[in-house]
Amino acid sequence: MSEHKDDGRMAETATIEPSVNEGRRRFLAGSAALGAAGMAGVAGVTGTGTLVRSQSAQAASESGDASIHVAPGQLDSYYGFWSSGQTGEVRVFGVPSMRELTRIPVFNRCSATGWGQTNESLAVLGENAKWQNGDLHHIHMSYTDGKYDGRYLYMNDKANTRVARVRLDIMRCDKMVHIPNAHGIHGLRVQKAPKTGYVFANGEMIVPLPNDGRDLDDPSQYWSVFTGIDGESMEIKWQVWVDGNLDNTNCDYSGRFAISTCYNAERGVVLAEKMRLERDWVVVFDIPAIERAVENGDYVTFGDSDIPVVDGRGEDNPFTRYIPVPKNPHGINASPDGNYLIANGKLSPTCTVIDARKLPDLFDDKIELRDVVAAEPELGLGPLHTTFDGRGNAYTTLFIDSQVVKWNVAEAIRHYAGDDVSYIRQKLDVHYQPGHLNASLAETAEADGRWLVVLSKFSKDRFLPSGPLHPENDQLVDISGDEMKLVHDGPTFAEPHDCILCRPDQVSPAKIYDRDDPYWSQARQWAEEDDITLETDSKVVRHGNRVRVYLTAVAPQYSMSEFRVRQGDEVTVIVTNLDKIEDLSHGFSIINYGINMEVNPQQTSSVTFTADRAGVYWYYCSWFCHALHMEMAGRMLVDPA
Ligand code: K7E
Ligand code: CUA
Ligand code: CA
Repeated sequence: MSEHKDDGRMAETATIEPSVNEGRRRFLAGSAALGAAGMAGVAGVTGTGTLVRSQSAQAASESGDASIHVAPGQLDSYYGFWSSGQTGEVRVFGVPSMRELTRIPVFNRCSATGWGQTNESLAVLGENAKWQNGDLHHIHMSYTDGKYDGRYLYMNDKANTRVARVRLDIMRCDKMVHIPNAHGIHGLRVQKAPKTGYVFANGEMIVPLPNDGRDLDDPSQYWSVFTGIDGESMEIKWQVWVDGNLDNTNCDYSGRFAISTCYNAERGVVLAEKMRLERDWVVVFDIPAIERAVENGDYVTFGDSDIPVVDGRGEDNPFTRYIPVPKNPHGINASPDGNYLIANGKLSPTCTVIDARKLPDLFDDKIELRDVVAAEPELGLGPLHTTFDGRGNAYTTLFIDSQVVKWNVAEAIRHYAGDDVSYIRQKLDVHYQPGHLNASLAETAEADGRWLVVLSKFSKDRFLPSGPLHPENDQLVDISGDEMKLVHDGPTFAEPHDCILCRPDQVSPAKIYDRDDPYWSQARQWAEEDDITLETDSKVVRHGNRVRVYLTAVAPQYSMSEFRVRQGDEVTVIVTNLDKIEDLSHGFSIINYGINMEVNPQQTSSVTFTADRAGVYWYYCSWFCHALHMEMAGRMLVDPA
């Protein structure tokens, strides 16, 4: 929305919208509540609509807010890094325009870039290449001293139990690990201080350890584990065997503690069991204690895996503390002042505010488990995730109520202590059923309270119909003033769970590749074996029935307009883009061979396939590069066997 919108029409919309919205919102809240068995139990606890409803603020903002309009040619003031759920990729957005800048394939396959097909991507994927799908929920940037440092992004795969890393200079995935012993990685966060450091990954589902066919019918022997990965080497350093299961995770700003929510303290395997208890817990991990145990050999291993697993089950171990919190908590969020960790109630209308400064005393057994709770504000139905503005306010998504509630942390604490103060600042309708939300820089010590992105799971009637599968709705809210103002609807494809926002100065993407980049070290090795200089030589080198084809590309031509192989050869084509001009990407596609890959400026890309059919096969440049881009082509001649 911008100042260019027709004022008359918008004014009319503004008068009509509130009542229409109200109707749609109630309808969805009803169906969602019905769908979520067990929600009925909490439905009566808190009435909706008892607090400030911001329809007027919403209507005002829907009539146009110039501040989100990023004019053509102008740059956004924030980067947004989006997860994409079952699509398995990372998406990069400009905020506040909500323009999508690029996509980074990770757990998915990508037709445009050749991810999952090029030798370079297969080297990153390794054995993980056997899975062609992923479920990427959580994405977090590396930190130094509690601030984003622009080195890496880390992300989880719930579907195939993986953790991956993206290099932020080239915005490509460079590491991926499968996590043994865990079953479905859900929560993922990275150490905030002094420097990342560990990547923490939650195993969500419970399974036998090792999961090799034993104890299939004995769920009392199903477990989950918490994993610590070295963010630099991406080696799995250790795991912690826990009670219950693990949902979302986070860590404090001191670097000592990690913390995870557990919705299945019951260790149930069917829905009703998982909701049996009124309280589950958050489990706190003492990282140095775990490291000491690993050093001292105080651990076990399971099956084929040699990963040290320390036993963090039960009340009497030095590694964990299980703090009871109300029913089936979901998100866990760290306030930017470093003082609080907030567990979101999901099946309870509350959030539990934990004082992070009291955790050392808890591990020293100087205080009781619930003594670390500083507040438990009642916020509304279905609290899932919380974010912050750096001014002492928290913003929590209410899934069932389809709202974001803004509340003041200090006043929630005073209220918990017995003062008669009201901590709720505002409730804003969002559309609809929000999951994660994230404010600018909110997961760092530099939270600046400018923009809030709300990832709404349902869009219902907000967009032109797109068939039975609707888009998600990533909404943008202006939180710079006293009142939240909804300023933008952003339809997205399946299914962003989470996002982070950082300043452009916190990342420095390369404009073109560095010829020394390790990304194509394999091709460099082949070139050395074949006495080839990638930048200057064009040649077909044969090793028995294995053939390497070295090509260079300069718009609008490949260095060879044809190359010849024999039917049955295993062919590796290595293409080096010699163009040094920013934005001048080439591609390499072979018709009817299912081959396509990107070759960005100064990059080398390679692909290996079997030339199983004789004939003439044109290869061509698939990325528009030049007025004569259509002519940028050549022939692969395959001699019959
Ligand atoms: Cu969707 Cu973070 Cu997997 Cu909550 S999680 S919504
Ligand atoms: Cu090179 Cu198109
Ligand atoms: Ca439970």
